[in-house]
Formats: sequence, C-alpha cells, structure tokens
Amino acid sequence: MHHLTIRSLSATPVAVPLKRPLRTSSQIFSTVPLLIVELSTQEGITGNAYGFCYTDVIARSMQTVVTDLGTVLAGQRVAPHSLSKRIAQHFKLIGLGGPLPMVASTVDVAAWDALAVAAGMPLADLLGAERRPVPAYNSCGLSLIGPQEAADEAEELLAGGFRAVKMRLGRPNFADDLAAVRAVRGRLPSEVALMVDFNQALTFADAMQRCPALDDEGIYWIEEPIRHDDYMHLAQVSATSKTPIQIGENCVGARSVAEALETIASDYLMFDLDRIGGVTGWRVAAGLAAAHNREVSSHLSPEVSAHLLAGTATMHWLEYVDWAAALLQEPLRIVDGMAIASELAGNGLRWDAEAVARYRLS
Ligand code: SMN
Ligand code: MG
Repeated sequence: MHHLTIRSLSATPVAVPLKRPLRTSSQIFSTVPLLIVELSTQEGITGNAYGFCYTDVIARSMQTVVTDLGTVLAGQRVAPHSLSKRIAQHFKLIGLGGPLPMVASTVDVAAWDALAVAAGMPLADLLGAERRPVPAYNSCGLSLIGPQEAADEAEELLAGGFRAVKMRLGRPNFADDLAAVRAVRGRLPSEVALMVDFNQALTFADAMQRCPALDDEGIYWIEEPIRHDDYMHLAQVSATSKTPIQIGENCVGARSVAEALETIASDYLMFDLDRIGGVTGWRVAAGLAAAHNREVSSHLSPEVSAHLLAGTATMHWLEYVDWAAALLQEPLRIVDGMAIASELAGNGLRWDAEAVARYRLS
C-alpha cells in the first residue's frame, strides 16, 4: 500500500471506574473520562488513540470537535507531519490550548497507528526503535490518604514486580505529608524508588521550605511543586532542593519544553502524549531533551508511551496507570516491573467493544 487517505474521524467518550479513587491536591477522580478516537481511511485501515479528558463534560463535548475536524481532514493523506501543521492552522485563531491539544494529539497518534498497521509493524519498530523494556513506576494509587493506609497500599503496588511507585503530596500541613512519606518509605524496600507529586499545590515560598525539607527522606523525584509554567521559580526550587525536580506533564508542544530546558526549570522532564503533540510532538521534544542530556519520562498514556520511550535517547521512567486496560483487548504488559510495548502491528490499542459500550458516556 503506497499511502493512506483520511475518510473520517470518530470519537467515543467513556468513563472508566478506578480501582482506587485518585485524590490529588486539586481534583478527586473516581472514574476517568477518556475519549476514544478512531481515524478511518479510504483504504479500510483504522488508526486508534485515546485522550484523557479530566472531566466528563470535556470528553462529551470534544466528541463533536473531533468529528468536525474529520470533515476538515477528509481526503488528506495520512502523513502526520503535514497533518499536524494542518491541524495547528485549523486551531490557530482560537489557540491550541485547553482540551484542543489533546484533540490534535489523539488524531496524530491515530494517524501513526494507521501507518504502523498498514506497514504491519509495531509503532516502535516503524519509528526505528528497538522495542526494549521500559522501567515503569506504579502510579495506580497513593492518593492523599492517611500514613498507615498509604504504607499498606504502597506494598500492594509492588505486585507485578514494580520497583518504583509514586505518591501524591500537597496536604495543607507539611507535617501530614511528611508523616505519609515516612510511613511509605519505611514500608518499601530500600531499592524501590519513591516518587512524589505535589500537583502544583505549593507557593514558591512554601516550596523553598518543603522541597529541601524532603532532602533526606529517600525520595527519587519531586514533581510539580509549584505552578507548572513558572520556570523561573522552578529553577530556584531545583537549585535549592537536593532531590531532583520533575516537571513536564503540562508542557503543550515542544516550545514549552525548550523553555523549560533553557531556564533549567527542572532536573527531569516528563511528556504527556496528549499535550506534547502525539507521536510527532513527542519526537521533537525528545530530540530537544536529548540535546540537553535530560532524562525523559512519560505521563499517563502508558500503552503508546512504551513505544515512544523505547525510542527516546534519554529514556527514563514510564508512568504506569491501568486506566485504559479495561477497554483493551490486550492491555499493556508489565513484566518484572518493566513495560513491554505491544508486538501487534500499530500502537497496540485495540478496543474491547463490549467494554467500550459498558463505559460509554451518554
Ligand atoms: C496526575 C495527572 C492527571 C490526573 C491524575 C494525576 C498526576 C500524575 O499529575 O503525574 O500522575
Ligand atoms: Mg504529575
């Protein structure tokens, strides 16, 4: 097959129940709203993707944005580089912000999936990567809960051979965060890495106190202590804290990654597939990070991120969440704490139609 041509886009909003409700410092999730996106081609091949929508109403309302974008892209060649320019042009005046980067990214991911399916190759292979296992941390719990409950849960999260877990911080009183960290750290074997995530909860002044106060608590990284885009202050927090600072899940496109790198806002970077610009955007951003010798992890979307991290020169950690597992014929495999990118042709996202119908948002 020489090339593929877009016929249409379709989107299905779903809300998948979580095994453990997720309490972050700003939002509590008991279900996760995802938007399933399918790109149909005139040649009969379909490309699949999903985006995380944060709220049900966004998942529902982006459905029509995706199908409308399909009418704009119909007849275009499935060439992700050209498509991403076309989509950026389409959203130029309203601006690629809010949920729109997720729309653009899922279309890009679906386009790459269609290409990989047509080529009969797993996505990583199509991108020229060796499908090496990626170290994964378990992010399926450790919300803002009490210390004993957190310690018990941390131990449960090691099932599957995980050698790293992430807990949420940002309780009003730092003493409560510290008690939870100590309970969890004390329960985990010393070789298990413990990441913590403030989800932007702190002011600059609080971060300058609280991050160095965690210096000797055996923490692997501190994520988003303050506003995600306050690179100048993040740089100061990074310089003051011995524990590496991690940011990046809120970087929209490679431009903000370049800025974060230039300002040395953090020690580590993580890319969110939905915000970074899908496969195409990831590869640009990963090139920037590699040029700065900066480790790259993934945020959510573990199935596709496993392919991309395998091809990322400065591959670091994959964030494992099982959110989409219930929707998939073949959920992402974790073997001995490592994520194994799917061997199927494409990105490995093949829907379980019954599950999609069950969780569909009306
Ligand atoms: C996070 C992001 C989005 C929803 C829940 C939790 C968190 C993470 O920042 O990094 O996992
Ligand atoms: Mg985070």
